[in-house]
Formats: sequence, C-alpha cells, structure tokens
Amino acid sequence: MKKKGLHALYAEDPHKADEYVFGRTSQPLTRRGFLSGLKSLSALLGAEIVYSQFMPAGLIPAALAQDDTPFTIAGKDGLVVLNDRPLNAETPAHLLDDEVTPASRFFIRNNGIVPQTPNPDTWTLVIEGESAAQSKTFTLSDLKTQFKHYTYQLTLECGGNGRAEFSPAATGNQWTTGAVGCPRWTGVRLKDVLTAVGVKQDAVYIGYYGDDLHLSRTPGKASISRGVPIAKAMEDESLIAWSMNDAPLPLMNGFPLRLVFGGWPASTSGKWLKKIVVRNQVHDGAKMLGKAYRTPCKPVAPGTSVADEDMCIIEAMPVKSLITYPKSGINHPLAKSLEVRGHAWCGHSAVSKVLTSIDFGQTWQSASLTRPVNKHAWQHFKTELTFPTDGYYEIWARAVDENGRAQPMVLPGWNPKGYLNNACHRIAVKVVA
Ligand SMILES: Nc1nc2c(c(=O)[nH]1)N[C@H]1C(S)=C(S)[C@@H](COP(=O)(O)O)O[C@H]1N2
Ligand SMILES: [Mo]
Repeated sequence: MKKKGLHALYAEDPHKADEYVFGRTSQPLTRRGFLSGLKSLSALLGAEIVYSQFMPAGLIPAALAQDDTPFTIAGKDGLVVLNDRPLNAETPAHLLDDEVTPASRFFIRNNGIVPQTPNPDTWTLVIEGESAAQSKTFTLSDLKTQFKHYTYQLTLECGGNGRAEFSPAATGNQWTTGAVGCPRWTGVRLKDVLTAVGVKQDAVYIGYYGDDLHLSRTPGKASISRGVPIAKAMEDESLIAWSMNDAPLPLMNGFPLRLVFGGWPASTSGKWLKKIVVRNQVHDGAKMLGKAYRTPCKPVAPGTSVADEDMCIIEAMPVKSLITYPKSGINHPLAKSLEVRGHAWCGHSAVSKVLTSIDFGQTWQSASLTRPVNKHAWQHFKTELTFPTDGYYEIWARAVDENGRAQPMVLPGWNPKGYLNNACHRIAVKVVA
C-alpha cells in the first residue's frame, strides 16, 4: 500500500484489509479480525482508541497516517514539497492557523517553468480576443494609476487538494490538505479593466496566458491557459493583483501580476499574467479541455474510464474545513479542555456552521464561526472539547454551507483526475491522565 496523507481515511482497499502498512512506521500490521487489529493499533498508538466501537474497519488512525517530512524553500516556511520539477509544495495544516495566510505559508502549484527574473518596470498586460472591443496594452503602472485599488481576502484552493486519498489513485501531485490559503490580495478589479477595453455582447468567457514556459520549453507553448465564465470575471472580488498581504507577490505565486478568483479552482487564477483574452466561446487553452480540471458530468463508479465529452468543467469549489490547531498527534491532559480551531470555506456561498466530533462522527458539537470578512474569504471556527477518559481520539470537523450541504465524512465522488475531495479533515489527539 502506498503511503497516505494525514487526510487519508481509509486503507487503499478496505475489502482486502488483511495487511496494512501504516504511514511512517512502515510496520506491517496483520489484522486477524477486528479485535486483535484494534489491540495492535492501540499498541502502535500507545493509547487505547476510546470510541473504537464506532471506528470503521479499515480506517487508518490519523496519528499513523501523517507525514511531516521537513523541507525548505526560499521565502516559504515549512512547506512540504510534492514535486520539484515543476515545483509544487503544500502547507501542513497546523501552519495554516493564521486568519490571514502569510505569504511564507501560501502553497505553490506550478505547471511549467517559473519565469526567472520578471521585470515589473517593463511588464505589460494585453487584453484582446474576439469578444474584446479592441486590443489594449497596460503597463503595471497604467493599471495602478488608471484604476481604483481594491483589497480582498480571497481563498484559493487547488482543484486537486485532497487528491492523495482517492482510490484507485489519480495521477498528479498527491496533495493532502495543504493546497489552500487565504491571504489578502490587492489589485484592480478585472471588470474595471475589461470595461475600459470594451466587452462585446457575445462574450462568454475569459482566458489567461502567463509568462511561464511549458516544461518542454517549446517557445510560445503555454503550460496552462485557463479561464472563467464572463459572470465570474465581472464579480467585484475578481482581481488582477500585484500584492499579497501588502507586499509584492512572491515570485512563486505569480510576481509581478496575477489573477485571483476566490472560491474557484485556483487553476483559474493565472500567475505571471501577460494576456487576457475575451472569448465568444468557452476558452480552449491548455488544461481547459480533455479531463483537466473537469469531473464526470454524472457520478461514476471508482475506476470507470470516462469519455472526454462526459467530463464537465469544475466551477465553484465545494464546502470544506481544516483544523489548524492543535497540530495532529499532540498529547493533551485529561483534566483540561482543549481549544480546537480552524477555517471553513465554500466557493459558491458562505459556510453556515462547523461541527466537530470526537467519536468518529457519532455525535457532533457546534463550533463558533465568524462571518467572512468579504465574499470568498474563509471563515474561522473555534470550539472547546473535553474528553471522557484518557486514550486515543480523533477530532473531525465538518462544515455545512448556507444551502445545507455538508462535507462528506468519507471520500466524495471518485473522478479520474482526483479533484474536489472535501471529506472531513481529522486530526489525532492522545488524551493522557
Ligand atoms: N501561469 C500560471 N498560472 C497558474 C499556474 C501555472 O502553473 N502557471 N498554476 C495554476 C494552478 S493549477 C493553481 S492551483 C494556482 C496555484 O497558485 P499558487 O502557486 O500561487 O499557490 O495557480 C494557477 N495559475
Ligand atoms: Mo491547481
């Protein structure tokens, strides 16, 4: 069995669950019936699993599924590298505890080769396309001087965040939970710039082009060129941004200019932005077609091969939450209550409540939840938990959106590329007497 992330709920194949290899320990554990398995699990955990009667068979305890391999990237703090060509790195959950994600803890997802030394003084952005009234070029200073500036806190989450858990496995970066963040972005409204250029009646989509090279280094070949429908482009919160948390964008996150579409797959938020095309059809750039950033239009059984024409473009991201305090795996004294906190977000509306459970989802308790500071900003939850006895527990968090849609407790609909895993986040806590 391949190693799974902290977010992983189940062994690869729960029906062939006789032998497991648990996380970092790489210790094979033979299960001869659930009870002896439980004993071995408790031995590995060093504590008894208190609500074991509710624990689904085949569940890998979060304490054993986590992986906190250290690694450093310049300007980033504690990110875990998933791929170095191109560089992709995610943030461990406990490092995402800030209400506003610091630039140093914002994930990196590159499809191509990062531009080496972009020069902000000579940088230009072209707006054109069959549904633009004209073609117009802006320098960075044109954008800064001709349009009003706006700052919003906007959640960006990679469509593949949580991919590591899908079974059968999906190829691509094996994101666990850390391809998400919510910094403050400053720039101009995309709609103000588009309006200044002129948008024709027949416009349906915008597409972006960035300055990164395709991995093949073929001149002019985009590594990725995605976009959004015109209605999303025209939202107040859709930005052409030059700043993250009042500082220039980090190079890895698109310096000097990028799009930011909060709540939508972050693949729509083009980095190193050079060109926007206004289209009279759905944009057909790199990674808009085929299976990229698409899920089956109708649910399919795991492992099904789906024809390209039956795949639909992902739009808003589903409701989700992340426990950012405490760090998974801590010891906690029985006599004390434990503060648990984190964030919750949803791409199409706000989150209305967050529930937590310490008994594998048998009972849930409501957390306090803030309102978003603006549309598409994540919200913060907090709760105090007490434990009935010492032993091993898991804390699960479950967000519910304003339409009453909740995060699933197990993996949601399998899809060929492993997108949109919004299963409940869980952490391990050992309560000690
Ligand atoms: N030009 C360009 N824009 C891009 C990408 C890229 O590789 N090149 N990756 C996209 C994807 S898939 C994601 S998830 C986000 C990641 O943004 P970040 O690296 O700032 O976290 O950028 C998007 N914009
Ligand atoms: Mo992504």
